[in-house]
Amino acid sequence: MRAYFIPIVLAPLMLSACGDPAPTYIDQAWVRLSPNKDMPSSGYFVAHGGDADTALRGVLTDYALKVEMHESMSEGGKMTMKPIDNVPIPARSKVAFAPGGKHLMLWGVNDTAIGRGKMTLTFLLANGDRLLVDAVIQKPGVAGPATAAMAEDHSEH
Ligand SMILES: [Cu+2]
Repeated sequence: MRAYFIPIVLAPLMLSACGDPAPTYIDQAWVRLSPNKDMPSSGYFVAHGGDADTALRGVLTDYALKVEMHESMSEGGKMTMKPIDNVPIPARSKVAFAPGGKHLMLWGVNDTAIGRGKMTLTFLLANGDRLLVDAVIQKPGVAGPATAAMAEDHSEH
């Protein structure tokens, strides 16, 4: 009897999976821990746009005192940065927060998180989604994953 019922139960699940729009998601999150506890650490990640345009409105975490989104830019030959509060993530696009460009600033990263080597970040999207992503914490003096990714890019040329 059971053999008859299994396909009937599975069919609607498969249909709904096919019909779901692709969501925006975030990966490759990492935090470069500041060597000086009084200075903020920086965070990086890649946002992948889903089927619909959205925007990143902010980032929260229980494992730091404060998080801000920043953008670095060169102004009169000097690198400066300013806080940003809305980062568009167009459909099917890739938006990278990377060293030298957009980044997170994190003040007072929690010692427990540092000991664990990772911290959960909550990304707030304009469409109301909250994405929980684990960021790897990179201690000072260790090359971050972004460096490794750049080395890979060069080897392809
Ligand atoms: Cu900054």
